[in-house]
Amino acid sequence: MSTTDLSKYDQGSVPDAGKMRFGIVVAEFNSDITSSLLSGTLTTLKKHGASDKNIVVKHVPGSFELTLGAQFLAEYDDLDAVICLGCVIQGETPHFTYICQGVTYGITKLNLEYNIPFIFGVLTTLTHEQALERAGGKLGNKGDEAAVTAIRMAALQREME
Ligand code: DLZ
Repeated sequence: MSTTDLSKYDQGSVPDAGKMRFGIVVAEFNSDITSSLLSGTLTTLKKHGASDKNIVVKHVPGSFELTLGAQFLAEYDDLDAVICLGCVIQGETPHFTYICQGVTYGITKLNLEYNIPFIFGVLTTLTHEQALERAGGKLGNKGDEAAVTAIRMAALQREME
């Protein structure tokens, strides 16, 4: 089975983010993973021109809270995109399924209700090892992917306005 490196993308195809303002909401649960996702996201946003003053970072307890945290950011700040970062790892109970469903549904709903993009930067893995591989390990960093997606979607919106 081939797996894409989440950090491999055509850098030339990413618009300039110099005039864009981003919100990032990060889950503290599995913080060893989510802090790496955050670091990848920040590095990639800045690589494409975003400045520190235009990036707002807020933390929430777990991935289930990402939806409301993202909504707070969208309500209280003037943002071009909100990036949601979390990591849900399967345990021995169905809790994993409910959290994944909740956050997926929540973020999808925000995308449809607000006029800005909300980016799904949530790892949903079977093991901690799989999460590490996707948070700066051998399969790249989903934070990079989330940042590039946020820039591209914000640029698309500007182009359409
Ligand atoms: C409770 C819980 C569990 C079991 N697992 C995770 C997880 O793998 N990743 C994650 O981000 N959060 C987890 N949580 C916490 C929930 O997201 C949420 O914070 C609590 O259920 C309180 O609403």
